[in-house]
Amino acid sequence: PSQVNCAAALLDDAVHVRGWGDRVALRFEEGGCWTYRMLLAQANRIAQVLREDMGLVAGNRVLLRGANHPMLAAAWFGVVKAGGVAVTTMPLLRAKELRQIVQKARISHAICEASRADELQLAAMACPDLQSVCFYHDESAQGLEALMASKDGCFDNVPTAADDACLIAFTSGTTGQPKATVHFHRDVLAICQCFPQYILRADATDVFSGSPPLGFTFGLGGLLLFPLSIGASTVLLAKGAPEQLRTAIAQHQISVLFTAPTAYRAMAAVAKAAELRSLRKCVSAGEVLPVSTRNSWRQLTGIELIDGIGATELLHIFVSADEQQVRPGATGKAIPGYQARVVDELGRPLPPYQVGRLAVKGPTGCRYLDDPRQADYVQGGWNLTGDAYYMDEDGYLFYQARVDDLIISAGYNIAPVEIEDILLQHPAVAECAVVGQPDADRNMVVCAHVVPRPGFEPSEQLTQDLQQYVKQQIAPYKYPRVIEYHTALPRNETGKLQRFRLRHAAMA
Ligand code: 3SK
Repeated sequence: PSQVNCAAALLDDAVHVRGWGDRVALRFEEGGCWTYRMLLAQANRIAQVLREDMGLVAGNRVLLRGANHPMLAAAWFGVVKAGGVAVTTMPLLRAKELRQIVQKARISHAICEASRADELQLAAMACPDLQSVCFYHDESAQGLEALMASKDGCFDNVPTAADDACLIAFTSGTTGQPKATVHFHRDVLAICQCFPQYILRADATDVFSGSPPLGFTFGLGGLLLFPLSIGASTVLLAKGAPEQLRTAIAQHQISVLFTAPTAYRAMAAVAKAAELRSLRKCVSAGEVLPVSTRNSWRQLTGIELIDGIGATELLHIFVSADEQQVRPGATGKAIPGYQARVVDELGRPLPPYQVGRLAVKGPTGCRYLDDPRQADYVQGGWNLTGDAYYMDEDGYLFYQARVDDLIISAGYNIAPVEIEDILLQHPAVAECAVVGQPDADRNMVVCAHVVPRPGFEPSEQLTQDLQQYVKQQIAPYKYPRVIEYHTALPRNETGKLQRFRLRHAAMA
């Protein structure tokens, strides 16, 4: 429809049209829950506070800041019901980063978890347009809960067009330069019709959980919008580290899990099959899934991981494959609703098996806010991702590298992921990242950054063993001529590896 408010279509309809009012929508990590009816009433109260106490008018942009929690979820729906634009942020951001977001997105209102007030208040000092901030988990009379307590929980949703903005999401960026992406009401509803319906196929009996923050659209979709669009329930965890995930899975009998390969790998190394028995669908995205991680997860749980690639620019996952369609090493195919192709530097489609840039078209697409990079990202209706892939003759897409990460050494094109996959199979390697390091003779050489497993110390012998291990399995010109050891790899706040930091370190 041309007129739709996505929060109303998801939440009001769940209660008043689909009859799910008494089902559990959100489970609290510490116990207790909200039914769909309770969540709707809470979201309505927040919408009332925004309109009646905070002076929000339709189109205002509202920064949301907090760890994953039912109050943050209710605030997201409250903002959108009130006709505002939710600007979801990563909970660990500091004042400097928040200031950039507030200024870039011209934010006028904010709802923030009280324990995270300091950095926002620091940022606000340089942001005169930020006129009204309200804190939750705050005991005071001005706190959000106190204001909500005086509202009746009945709210007439602000009418919005399908093409009105309802969400601004900042790309966390693997290059260190975040961009603001704008999404419409219809985009939110579109992603609920694609990946969850055709690939995930969870049902109303499922309990969702996982690690990505709601400030990352992977988390917003997977942990909030998707479960609520099918009448399921979700457990929002404040901390999504592998240890917390393991505990939550057993405690809440989680059946659908959204997290990144690093967490699957970490859990596979230590968890017992019995504690993960409730799982039935596991989605991996956010970074490339090594074949070895897929295999160890299957060995431990019997579950085939559902891999996927998405982008903040396109809101959610657009290439994936369900458990029956998995092809080893491939991320998947364009999911129903989307088209994908691999193109050369002039945007021309490439034949099968040639490496180029992944281009995608579908019901969602990139709209940067005031950013000249829009013209580079969208060309002829195709979204040009920053990922280098090849496609086989059946349309399966095989990740090679970020376009900027391909290593060209002595005239060979080398995909870091291929070497990482092999190194990860070595018993001494817990984490690794492969980047190109400038070299006078070969233009670049392959450099592996390795985090050893406990019990293995960096040594010349270990370096030689690892080099030999790679040479035995793939063309010797790909072996890492340089190996550096670390205690941890640099990652951004969504857990994505920041290869540019490793590359810069190599150049310094
Ligand atoms: O693959 C990703 O990084 C991603 C980004 C945004 C939304 C969803 C996903 C999986």
